[in-house]
Amino acid sequence: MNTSLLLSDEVSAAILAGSPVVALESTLITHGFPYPANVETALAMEAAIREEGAIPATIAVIGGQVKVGLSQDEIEMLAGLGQDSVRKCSRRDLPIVVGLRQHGATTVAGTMIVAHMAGIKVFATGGIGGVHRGHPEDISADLIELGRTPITVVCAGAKSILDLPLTLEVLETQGVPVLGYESDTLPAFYSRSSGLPVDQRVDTPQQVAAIVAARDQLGLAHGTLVAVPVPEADALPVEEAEAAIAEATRQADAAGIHGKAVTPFVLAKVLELTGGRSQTANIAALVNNARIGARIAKAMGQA
Ligand code: PSU
Ligand code: MN
Repeated sequence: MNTSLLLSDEVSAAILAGSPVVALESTLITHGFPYPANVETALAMEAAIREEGAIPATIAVIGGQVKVGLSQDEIEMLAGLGQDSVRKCSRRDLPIVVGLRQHGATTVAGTMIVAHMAGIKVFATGGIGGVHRGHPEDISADLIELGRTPITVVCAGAKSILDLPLTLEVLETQGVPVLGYESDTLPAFYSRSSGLPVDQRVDTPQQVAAIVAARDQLGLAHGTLVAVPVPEADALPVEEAEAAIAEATRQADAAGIHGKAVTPFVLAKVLELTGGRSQTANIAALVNNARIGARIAKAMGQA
């Protein structure tokens, strides 16, 4: 195990015992949601994982120390600091925050890297990054990380703030199987379907575990994406989500927002434009994914 990581006692014991562990990211705490919904959501995801009999491991960098398994106090501290004093950490940011002893909130890419170092196999989140609409040169590092790090990422697809067909093209190039969980199509985060076909539909955690076990047997070191539609009761109608996203993306372009600032900007605008309805869908998806991530982690232990 990598000695530059600090694992909580609980997470360390679970990994050593081969018990199911699910990694969680911290960018959604600092850059994805306003306070206090961010803390509530982070804790609700952890609770859902525990209810399923697995151990949650929220990942972040605190004062240069990479931590796997944050305490509630640490989650609250990061949430209180917010995006101005916590760096959004993708692969390229990790050496900066560790070297200069800064605080860092890990993105999907950053969380995958640390989870893999710690020996965790499953990671649950909301939306992954992708290729931005109208900016095909802005390819999230999440997609490249999925191509090189063998973690199973459970998500609700990607928000249609992204160009979803192009995002799927990049995942194909990167060698990442996209599995639809009880779904034939890629979910579009707030809405249950983008209409775009996935590589394979799966209906049980055991099927995911079998695909991941085969990947390992074949010696393939890429990630696996499991896309789960947001629970029906909290999904947003496609037209409502689309209208808000189109307007938010227009405002981001008009304000000249680019690079790592685009995603947080657009998420905050969508929240405003849907009068908070996007947040209800977002939280429902996150908690549901945490639960399914725990079931997959358990199935992997039994495969
Ligand atoms: N998409 C969401 N919510 C999020 C993010 C993406 O619906 O909170 C965050 C994740 O941490 C993801 C990151 O890894 O944004 C992607 O940022 P970028 O587009 O800069 O790669
Ligand atoms: Mn981006």
